[in-house]
Amino acid sequence: MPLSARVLAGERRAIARAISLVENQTADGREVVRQLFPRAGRAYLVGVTGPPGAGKSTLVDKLVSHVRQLDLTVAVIAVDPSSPFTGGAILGDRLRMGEHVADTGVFIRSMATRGHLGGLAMSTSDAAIVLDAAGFDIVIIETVGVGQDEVDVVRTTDVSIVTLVPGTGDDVQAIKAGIMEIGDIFVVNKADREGAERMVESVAANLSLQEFGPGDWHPRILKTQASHGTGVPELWAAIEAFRAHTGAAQAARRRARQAWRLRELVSRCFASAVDAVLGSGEVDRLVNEIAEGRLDPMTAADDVVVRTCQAVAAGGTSAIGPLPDGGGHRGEQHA
Ligand SMILES: Nc1nc2c(ncn2[C@@H]2O[C@H](COP(=O)(O)OP(=O)(O)OP(=O)(O)O)[C@@H](O)[C@H]2O)c(=O)[nH]1
Ligand SMILES: [Mg+2]
Repeated sequence: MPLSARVLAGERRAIARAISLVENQTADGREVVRQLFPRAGRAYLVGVTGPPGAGKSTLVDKLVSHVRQLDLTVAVIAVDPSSPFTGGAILGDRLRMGEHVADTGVFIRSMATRGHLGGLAMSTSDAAIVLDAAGFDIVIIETVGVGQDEVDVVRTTDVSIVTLVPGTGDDVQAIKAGIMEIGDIFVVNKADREGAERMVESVAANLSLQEFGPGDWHPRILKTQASHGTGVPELWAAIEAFRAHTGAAQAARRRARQAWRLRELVSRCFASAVDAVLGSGEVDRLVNEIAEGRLDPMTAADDVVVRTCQAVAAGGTSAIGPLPDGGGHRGEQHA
């Protein structure tokens, strides 16, 4: 049976295999996504982001338990090397996740940020398609909200939860990372700590600077103590409220996700075609000419586009061949 059929049948080993393929951004991975894509679209994607150590995994763990009590199935993708889900964490966390190990309605998978140059959002979004097609009702994606790539991950979900903690200057950090704009729900976790109320106020003050249209969702701010599960049912209720509120807007949001995917794919395909057609030596030569002032970048870019397109049209190379490892554009560093 082909891998995609086994994923559709909910076979756990097949799901894990398919995610590994998309994680490594292989041609096989792309083929699996191609086959599964028409069968995805039923799951609700929940993004959880926030600074390191905010309690995201703890919160996700408690959300998983809550969702299971409601008889929904749930998959978790933890994008973070230090996440308890990776097994590299303290014993308590591992034991806690152990609760879900025997539960076939739960699937937990971590994805490494290492080696991903800008390809993280695509890999997680592909992994979400795999889990969606496999039949999970809810797919939660946890990511550390520190860089644009991580923010992109959450931007591609149906609802974005931003987790903050009191007394750490997170308010400043959050604004810097641009995560104030992406939160549909703000969670001030570790509410047992001093300054939780102040943190809530500071988030509220920040939100009051944003403009909302008449029918717009006003982001909610909740306090939780994830380690005790306090506030978790309220968080789930807020997610449900958001889902109900955005009933119509959800289609637009998913459309935006597909627009993002398409643009991303096209630009990667093109970048790999450029590499295939020109080779890095030629690109270096153009860069040198620009650096020495003998060529302007606009003309150089036009030249690259024209030569690449001509070569592709002539059948010299495929614009949609396998992407380079990691999927990132060569030499490009992402924060
Ligand atoms: N006091 C207190 N501690 C908490 C709470 N929630 C989580 N923690 C603790 O905070 C620490 C970090 O929790 P994690 O769930 O690993 O946080 P995280 O945001 O997933 O961390 P990274 O994935 O490494 O960014 C752990 O020791 C948790 O037990 C809480 O509500 N109150
Ligand atoms: Mg974590």
